Amino acid sequence: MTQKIFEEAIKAIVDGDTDRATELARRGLDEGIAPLDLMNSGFIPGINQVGDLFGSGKLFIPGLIKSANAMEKATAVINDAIPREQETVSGKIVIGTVEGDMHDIGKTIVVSLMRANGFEVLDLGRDVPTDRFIEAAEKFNADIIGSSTLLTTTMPMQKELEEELKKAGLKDKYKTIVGGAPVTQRWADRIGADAFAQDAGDGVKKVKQLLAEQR
Ligand code: B1M
Repeated sequence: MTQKIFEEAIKAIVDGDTDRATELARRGLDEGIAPLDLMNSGFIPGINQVGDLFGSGKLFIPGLIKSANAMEKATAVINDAIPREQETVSGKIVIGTVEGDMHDIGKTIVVSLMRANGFEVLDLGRDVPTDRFIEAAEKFNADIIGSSTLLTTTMPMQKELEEELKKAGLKDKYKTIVGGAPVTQRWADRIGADAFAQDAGDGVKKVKQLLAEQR
């Protein structure tokens, strides 16, 4: 039954069928599938297939947008169902998708999982200019600044953030974490980010490590 829901979720996303994707997200949760399992084995493989179809010229912008809409709605249902820690843990994170990049589905999952783990998170949304990350971190009194990017053309904005923090003398004040499909540990090392996370679960793990180092 679980496997069938995963397969149907993949199909709903590839078909760009928002009603079906939302219904499957609700059904999967009702049947007791853990939110992150539903995401990682159903919906994410679905949107990855869409990406492959788009990348190989078998799907065009309207199809990409339809599938993205279905993914956004299903993600919202699943994010709301992530169980929350009762206690707030100390740790404040400012997070956003870098300037020029409109992709925010993955970043939103990361935000939900961090909140569910008790962190205070300020979500700046997408297309966030570098100076806005820094201003927001100062105002929010953040410990960590997290940035996400899905486009190779906007990856340099993560580098710019590191450079601007250095210029402002704030590099030691904030730990930084980077993520997004094209981002790697190698990239993080190259630009001087403090951590890289592969997915939302890894993001929570790395944030805990960074906070432990900071104290
Ligand atoms: Co776009 N797109 N897209 N797109 N899109 C990609 C990224 C692409 C790889 C597709 C392809 O060609 N195969 C390609 C980029 C190629 C490249 O840069 N080399 C691409 C392109 C080209 C474009 C446009 C330029 C298309 C066009 O207009 N011609 C355009 C750009 C717009 C812009 O940003 N300026 C565009 C637009 C869009 C939509 C708006 C239609 C839509 C986004 C909707 C939205 O986000 N609200 C969209 C989508 C959906 C995709 C794909 C298909 C799926 C992205 C996604 O949501 N993945 C994508 C192909 C792909 O990645 N396979 C593609 C699911 C998500 C859960 O994973 O975001 O990787 P991900 O997040 C993961 C981890 O990376 C990690 O945890 C998350 C959860 O596991 N993570 C973090 C992410 N951020 C993190 C931060 C952290 C820690 C971990 O700490 C801070």
